[in-house]
Amino acid sequence: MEKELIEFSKNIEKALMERKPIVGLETTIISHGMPYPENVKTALEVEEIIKENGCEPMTIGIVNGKIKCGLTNNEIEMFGSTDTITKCTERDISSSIKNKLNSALTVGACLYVMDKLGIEVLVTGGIGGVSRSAFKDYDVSADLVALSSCNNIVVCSGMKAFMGIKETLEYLETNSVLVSVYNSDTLPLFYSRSSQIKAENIIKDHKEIIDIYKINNQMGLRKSILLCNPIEEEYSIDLTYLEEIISNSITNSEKNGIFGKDLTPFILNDISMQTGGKTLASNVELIKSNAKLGSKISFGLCSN
Ligand code: PSU
Ligand code: MN
Repeated sequence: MEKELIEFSKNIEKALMERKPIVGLETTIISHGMPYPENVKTALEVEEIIKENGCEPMTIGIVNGKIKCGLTNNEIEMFGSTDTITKCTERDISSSIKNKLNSALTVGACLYVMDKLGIEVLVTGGIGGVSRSAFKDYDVSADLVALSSCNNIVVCSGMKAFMGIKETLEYLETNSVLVSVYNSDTLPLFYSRSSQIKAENIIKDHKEIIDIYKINNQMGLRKSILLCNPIEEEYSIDLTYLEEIISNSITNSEKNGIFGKDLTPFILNDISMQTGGKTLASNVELIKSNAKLGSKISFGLCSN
């Protein structure tokens, strides 16, 4: 990656020099995934959690046409409170730079940047997936493609529950992305702690994921590992209750002709409205818990 495309914050510059562990954070969750001011409050809290756990948070966005690694608090505020921030996947990075935009990066776009910089751990809420009707709408999140072309560890709470879960797992299997589950027998589904899907790779502590990642590297396997960390019990929402709401939201999106990059933000918001903000509260909590786990992994990788 050419230096002229990137700008590092002072903190990230320092962390890189001191070889301090860094944890990457995406910005679409701030600009398109949560309402203001909860988005900004959460983003700043997540950064604090990462610092408390001995790492440097690196929130990534495009600021005035530069890939900014380590947004300042003011920039996070701007990303959360402005409605002109564009949602930027890997393919959109070049046009955002050319047009000097302020753009929020998705998980996939961040992985691209982090992989180029050799920063290994990314934390998010839920990754994108394969849509439930992918056989007719071809909606497959670019997050999944990035997971299979980059070499990172992604800590999330599973895929977003309104995706086709089995379809997403199939895609990840085909593309050699290991899906592991942190201390649970079933696959967590974002707002829900457990599901009917049996976990295949159960990880008991963060050291295990580090070992697996290292073996991948020794093998020269350049694929990301997904670590699904179940939302804590007290914030977990019942899947049967959610399923009806999700299906309403999907119908609402169809009625409104929503598709492409607008779909995920629409559905996240619609589900939150239908649940009286319950899913938003869960979203906030799950990302904080993922930040804790991601920091442990990044710290462990660094001191190894
Ligand atoms: N996780 C959340 N909320 C979000 C997202 C993830 O809890 O808003 C964002 C991430 O940036 C992810 C993106 O990369 O949604 C996926 O969008 P799509 O489904 O359009 O690929
Ligand atoms: Mn999509």
